[in-house]
Amino acid sequence: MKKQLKNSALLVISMLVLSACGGDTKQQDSTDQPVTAQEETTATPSTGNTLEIEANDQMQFNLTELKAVAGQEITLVLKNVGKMDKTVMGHNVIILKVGTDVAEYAKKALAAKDTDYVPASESESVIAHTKLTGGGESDTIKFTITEKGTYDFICSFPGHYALMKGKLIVE
Ligand SMILES: [Cu+2]
Repeated sequence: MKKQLKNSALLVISMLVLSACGGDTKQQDSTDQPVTAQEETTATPSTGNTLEIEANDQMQFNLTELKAVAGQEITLVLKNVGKMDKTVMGHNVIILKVGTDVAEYAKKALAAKDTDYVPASESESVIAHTKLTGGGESDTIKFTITEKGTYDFICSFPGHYALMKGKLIVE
C-alpha cells in the first residue's frame, strides 16, 4: 500500500516535470517566430516582381541579392543616390545569363566606353540592362525571365564590378 502511494506520487512529479518542459519549449517557439519573420522581411525588401536597387558614390549597391518570380514581368528600378557625374562614378545594372564568365564580361566592358560600357560584342550574354546613371538619376527597365535560376548582375563601369555585383534569384 505504501509502495503504491510512493509510486503514484513519483508519477505525479514526473508528469509535472514533463508538462513544465513542454511549456518551456512552447515559450521558446513563440519568441523565435518574430525573429524569423524579421529576417524574411529584410532578405526580400521588394514585393512582387518590382525590384529596387540603389547605387552610391562609394561604389556600392545597397543589395547583393534580388528575388523575383519566373515567368512574370520584372520591373527593376535602379536609383543612383550619389552626387557624382556619370563620367566619373556612373552606375548601371547588367543582368547576365547563367554560364556567363562575369570577369571576362567586365573586362570586355572596359573597352566599350562609346556604348556606356555595355559591349555590343557580348550582347548574347545579357538578359537586360539599365542605362548608365549619374548621381541623382534613375532608370527603370522591364523584362521577363522564364527559367528559374540564379543570375549574376553587375555594374559594368570600369573598376566597379569587383564591388558592385550580386545575384538575382528567380524562383
Ligand atoms: Cu557602378
